[in-house]
Amino acid sequence: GQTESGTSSGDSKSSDKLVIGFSQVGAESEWRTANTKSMQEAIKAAGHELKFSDAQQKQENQIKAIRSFIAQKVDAIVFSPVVETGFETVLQEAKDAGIPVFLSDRAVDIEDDSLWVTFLGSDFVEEGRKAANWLVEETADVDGDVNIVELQGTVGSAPAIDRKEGFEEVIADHPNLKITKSQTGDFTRAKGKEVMEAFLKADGENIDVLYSHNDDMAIGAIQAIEEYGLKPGEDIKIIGVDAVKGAFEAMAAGKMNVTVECNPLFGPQMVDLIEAHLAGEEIDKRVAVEESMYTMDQAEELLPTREY
Ligand code: GZL
Repeated sequence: GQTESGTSSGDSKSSDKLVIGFSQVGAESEWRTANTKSMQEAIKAAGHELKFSDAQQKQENQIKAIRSFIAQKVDAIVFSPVVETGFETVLQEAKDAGIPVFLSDRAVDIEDDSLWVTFLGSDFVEEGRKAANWLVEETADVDGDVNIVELQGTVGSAPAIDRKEGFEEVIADHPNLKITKSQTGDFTRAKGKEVMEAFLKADGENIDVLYSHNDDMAIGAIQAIEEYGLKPGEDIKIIGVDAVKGAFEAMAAGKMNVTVECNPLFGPQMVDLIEAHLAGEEIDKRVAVEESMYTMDQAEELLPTREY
C-alpha cells in the first residue's frame, strides 16, 4: 500500500539486521557457557548477525576483539569484562568510532560512564549478602567459632570483588563467623579442587564452611573434601553461587547446602536493550537481572526445571 517515505507497511521490524560484536570472558564455567548460549540464541532469533570472541579469560584477547569489531564497523559491541580495570583506552576508541558498548554480566571501574550505554547484570554484592545471611541463619544456635574458608573468583573481577564485599559486610555483625583462609580458584573446577586440597592439608580438621564465589569451584572442592575423607554438606557446609545444574546435582546428593542464583539467561533482555538504544530510546545506565537462592531440600524437585 501507499507508505510515507522511509517506512514500509506489513512486516517492518523494530530494527534492521544488526551486526553485533560480543567479547565474552571465556568458557570457564557452566554459568559462562549458558550465558554464551543465551546470547547466541537471542541474537539469532532476532535476525541479527553475531561476531563472537571467546577471550579464554585473558584481558589482552578482549582488547584485541573489541579493536577488531571497531575495524569491522559493527553496529553494537557487547562486552563482559574479565576484570574491572584496563579497558578505558579501548572503550574510548569504540566511542570515537561511534559504536555503542553494552556491558554484559560484569562491570568496569571507570569514572566516565559515557563509555557504555548500560550495564546489564547481577548485583554481586547482594549475592554475597544472601550467601552470608544463609550462614547466619544456619549457625544461629552455634556458640563457638565457625571457621570459613573462601574460594575467590578471578582476581580483579567484579563478581569476585563484590561477592567478597557483600559476604564480609554481613558477617561483620557476627564475630564468631571467621574467614580463616581465602584464595582465588579463578572460577574453575580444577583450580577450586587444587586450592581446597591445600586448605585441607593445612588445617582440614578446623574447617566448618566453604564459601565459594561460584558453583564450579565448589564442585571441585567437593571432590577434594571427599578424597580427604570428610563429608561435604555435613562435616563442611558448602555455599556456592550461580545455581547451575551441577550445584543442584550436588545438593540432591547431599554434598552441597545452598547456591545463590546468578542468572545467565539474559540474552533476550540484552538484544531488546540494543534494539531500543539504536531506535533512539532512553536506556537506564544499570539494569539488574532478577534472581533467587536455592537450598539442599529444594534440589531434588527443582533439578528437572533448571535451564542451565
Ligand atoms: C557472574 C559471572 C561469573 C560466574 C562464574 O555473573 O561473571 O563468571 O559466577 C563465571 O561462574 O566464571
